[in-house]
Amino acid sequence: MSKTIIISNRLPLQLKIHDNTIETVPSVGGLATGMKSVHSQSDSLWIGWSGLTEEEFNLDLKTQVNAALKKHQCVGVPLTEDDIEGFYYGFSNNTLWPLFHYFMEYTEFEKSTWETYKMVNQKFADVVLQHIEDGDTVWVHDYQLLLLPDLIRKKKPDTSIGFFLHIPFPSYEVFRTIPCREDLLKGMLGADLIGFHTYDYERHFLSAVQRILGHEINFNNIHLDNRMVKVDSFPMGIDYDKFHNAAKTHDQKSNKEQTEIQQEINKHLKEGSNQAKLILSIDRLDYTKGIANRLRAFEYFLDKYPQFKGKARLVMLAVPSRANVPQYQKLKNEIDQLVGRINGKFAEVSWTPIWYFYRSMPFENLIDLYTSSEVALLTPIRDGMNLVAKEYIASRVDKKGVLILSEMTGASNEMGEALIINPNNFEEIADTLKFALEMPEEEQIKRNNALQKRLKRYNVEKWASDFFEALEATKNDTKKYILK
Ligand code: GDG
Repeated sequence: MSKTIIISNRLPLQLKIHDNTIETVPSVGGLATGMKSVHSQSDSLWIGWSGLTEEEFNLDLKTQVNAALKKHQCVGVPLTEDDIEGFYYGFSNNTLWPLFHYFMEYTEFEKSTWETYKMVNQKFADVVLQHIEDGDTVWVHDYQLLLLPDLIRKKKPDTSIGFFLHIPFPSYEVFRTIPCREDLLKGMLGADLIGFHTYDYERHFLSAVQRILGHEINFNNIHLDNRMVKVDSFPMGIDYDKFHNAAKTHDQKSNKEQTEIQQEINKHLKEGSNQAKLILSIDRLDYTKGIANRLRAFEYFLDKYPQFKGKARLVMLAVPSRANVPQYQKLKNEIDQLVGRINGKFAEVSWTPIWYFYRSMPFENLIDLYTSSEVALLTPIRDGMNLVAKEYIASRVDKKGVLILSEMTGASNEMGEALIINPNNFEEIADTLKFALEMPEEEQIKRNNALQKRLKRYNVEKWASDFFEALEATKNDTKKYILK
């Protein structure tokens, strides 16, 4: 029976060694959260890196590693420390990530990391080719594996291959600056269908293909010598019911059943004069997420509208990410300093303006935060989609709550009822915060009603099935194209 093979840099679970035994922890991040729902509901195989390098485990542990992966229908790609350094920290996160998010000043081009990137994409291809059978469908994910579609196509020309990019595709003027631009595009064009979150990213890609490779393009079809590649936008949804139902159950919990964080939140909110409304933000600690901007805008807001001192509090969860990359270490220091300075400047005995958590939290705690916060303030400078915005709305069971969202996120295209801001405009963010904190409940419900209906309909399942349907249709069109 034919199967689907999902391929991404990281598997949905990460392996760790504790007391000479293998432990599994769920992967955090947009791709993992979204695709996990798809994987658990289908008969698919997921190929990716387990989180352990080849140097980290010996032969004794190998059986345990394989068993842990097999249990979750996963297969590991063996990577060494040098592979991770050059491929993941190097070319993926020092070159592609900043470039695709328009951070030209952080983008480094190094021949050695490019060589490792090519070699590791080949390692992924080797593992895929060991598991692929006639009739299988392959779905490759994200910027770490841009060369993989073509590597698979070369060995298995008839396979149905889809590729989805989870981050923005930059404009031609930015993309053209990368020396290996032709190889990257050719790698992606190994797929039958290439998907992006938004029409803008799709347009940028088509323009790069036309201008750099000179292929003929007809609407969103790219004509190659012997094949046709289709390009389209598929805005990723979330597992709406999972968040909505978890929030519902959460609201019904007795005091004793509540998590420690929820009890703390309740305690603070009930303290006499301390009726502070919570303004939530959740992101990986990443310079694209506009965390420093958000803090500066919040400081500006408290300066401009001092009546909110003691009445509003920013709850900021920053999840550690790519801590080996110098830009991320610098950002962590900047944020630590900003939080310290702002708390020092405004704090009162019974009120601290910012609660800052630098860690990853279990799912139940995310739900605690989503359900307890009157406002969500998400200010990315660039973001492919931003699933947190969607998860916040899905978790508002009583439909109250206000979402403030950066216009630089893919999600802002579909969430017009949110309050949309420019993340560089502190004046606008401060005024919007005031507006949000004072918004009548009736209006909040009206806006969220529309948002929830849309999110429920275009959930992650629909996203995946739309993609698969389009992939199948493309494959059939391609057959006709070859016959002509
Ligand atoms: C990339 C693109 C695109 C966060 N903290 C914790 C935690 N999370 C989960 C959230 C959410 C996910 O991580 C973050 O998703 P985002 O979409 O906001 O951002 P990225 O990780 O940058 O994802 C992005 C996405 O891919 C999908 O295509 O939207 O633009 O950059 O699901 O809930 N989960 C847990 N603990 C945490 O502390 N359990």
